[in-house]
Amino acid sequence: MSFWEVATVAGKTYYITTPIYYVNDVPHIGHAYTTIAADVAARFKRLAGYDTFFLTGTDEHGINVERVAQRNAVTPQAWTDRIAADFRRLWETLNISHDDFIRTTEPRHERVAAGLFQRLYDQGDIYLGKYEGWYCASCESFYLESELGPDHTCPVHTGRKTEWTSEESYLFRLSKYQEWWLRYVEEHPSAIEPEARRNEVVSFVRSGLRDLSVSRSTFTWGVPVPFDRRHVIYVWIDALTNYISALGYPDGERYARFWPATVHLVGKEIVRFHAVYWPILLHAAGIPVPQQTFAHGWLTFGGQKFSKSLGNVIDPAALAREIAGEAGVDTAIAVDAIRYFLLREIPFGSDGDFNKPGLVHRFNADLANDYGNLLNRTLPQVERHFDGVVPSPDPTAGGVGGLRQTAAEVVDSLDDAISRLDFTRALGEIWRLLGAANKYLDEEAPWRTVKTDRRRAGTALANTVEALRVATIALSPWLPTAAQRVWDQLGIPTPLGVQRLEDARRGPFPPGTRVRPGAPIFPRIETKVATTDTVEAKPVGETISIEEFRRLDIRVAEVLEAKRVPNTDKLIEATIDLGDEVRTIITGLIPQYTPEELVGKRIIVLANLAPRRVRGVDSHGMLLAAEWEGQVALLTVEKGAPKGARIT
Ligand code: ME8
Repeated sequence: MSFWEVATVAGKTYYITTPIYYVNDVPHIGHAYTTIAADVAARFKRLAGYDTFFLTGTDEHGINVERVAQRNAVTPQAWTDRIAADFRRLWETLNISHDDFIRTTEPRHERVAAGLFQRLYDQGDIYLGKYEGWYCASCESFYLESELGPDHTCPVHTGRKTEWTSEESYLFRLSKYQEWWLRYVEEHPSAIEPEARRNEVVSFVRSGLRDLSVSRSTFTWGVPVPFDRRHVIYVWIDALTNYISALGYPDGERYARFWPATVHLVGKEIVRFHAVYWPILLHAAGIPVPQQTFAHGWLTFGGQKFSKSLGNVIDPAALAREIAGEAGVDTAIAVDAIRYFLLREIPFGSDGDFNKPGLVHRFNADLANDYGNLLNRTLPQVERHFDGVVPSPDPTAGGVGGLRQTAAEVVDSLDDAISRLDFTRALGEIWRLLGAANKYLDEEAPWRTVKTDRRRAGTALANTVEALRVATIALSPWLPTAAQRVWDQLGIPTPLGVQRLEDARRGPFPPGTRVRPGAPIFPRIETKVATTDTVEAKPVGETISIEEFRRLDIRVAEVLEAKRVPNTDKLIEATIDLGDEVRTIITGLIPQYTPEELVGKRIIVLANLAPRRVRGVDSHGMLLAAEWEGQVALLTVEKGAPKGARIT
């Protein structure tokens, strides 16, 4: 029996969650950061043989959602359906392997949220009172005067004014559980990680817990309080309950199997809700508390928070398309590179800056060079000198001891690193193996020794492909697509999907395997060399900043169909393919081009031009062309750049 068949031994369970994201905005790279981290941990734990459950979802109630739906003249439900679908789509693009996606407007959730509320009320922990305080609608949270920024602004949403709110409200006896909580955390310090966050919440609780307002009566978009329909349950209480409602609390099979959660992964701004309020609510209701809340740091862009007004909110899917275009790879490989970069570059738990040059550097140095190139300089040798069949290693041929030892150490270190969510350490370890394998190959130089000592050359190649096999299994949680492609090139018949970490420990590489070398999986991204050393930039007329330029989404597209717009002289209606989307644009190219001439052409399109209605047809984007002295020439692109490639 192989290891993975006994993978679900009792006690080896792993339940990881992300925050459920608000639907008042579209998903961005901050949401992707948490979800990718959780995905890598979940994929890794499955690989390591844990019975794993990975939950994400959307937080769909509250005043903010009600307001944004109103602004868009749709019902809150229609709005939430739309944004929840955007999240699901993004998770599909980013290769997220969640086991469930919970929405707080689902009956299976509302039932549990109302049930918990009723129970706390019945036992006297919730009572009717009045709540007054400074409320931030974006956080859906009250703050103390001492916590606010200048002018009563929110401590999280810089510059956003809080509102003085005074209303009848149900209150939860948080204060009653203060001492229990402090003792619990003292006895279970790993309940909150990293340490800096633990210290923060401990000092917050020590400063004294006030009873928590747990209902609102000034709007209706929420789960009704079961015993008082004038109120809805406070959105945070509603939302936190998702972690058990998704498991079918109280009598679901999944609940029995996976609760309490191993880790709630969250951003640092919501650690208080997860690490203080949630365990207290659970404890009060007699439900076991989660093992850990891990709060990671904040991603910034160019040192600034993402914000719509700064125009720097990054859409991860657009970023993946952009990188795919630059590298000449498909989007799934670009997604792997983003997954890798985010978890390699920024020590998990600390704040970090997202920057494109850093990503390109990691792509070239780590993925293209250390990993991809090791494959590309090994398999062709097997092909050339050994008819494509991996030879049997000869244990007496020197050199390999160190490499095997490193592989074993690396594999053994990974589970602990991932249990601590130390992705940087885990990747550092895997790179230690790749570094050792590259060095081993350089030293053994089988391309030279093959002429004098064929056995030694064959052994060197067999040991290098073995290191690649081990590294590929270990890397599969970060690079699900690329690892599969490397696996295909290695030619191992057992699918990668059924490999377990335990299999990575067992060498050697199966001798007799026929390798299938192919195109580089991570071709280097050639960046344009800056010309500022030699050419003095002379501004012509008004200049725009690089940020303004970046707001232009200019992309390569292919014309699928084109026809003349009836009763017009110049207009062509073209159906274009932007790689991930087909659109219609209207363009005035007659008589310089006929519709037939356009079909099949790779053109350049300004994709984020606001849609316009032209002759009753919606034109969505603008085709770019050069114009001079009555002539028109379409812009096009070299090197067969794919549809969707971004112009930067
Ligand atoms: O807070 N850097 O939802 P939310 C890193 N619905 N992570 C970021 C980030 C950034 N710049 N921006 C967002 C909510 N995140 C509640 C949660 S849970 C019961 C309810 C990530 O849509 C990070 O995980 O505001 C953060 O905690 C979360 O998105 C906030 O998402």
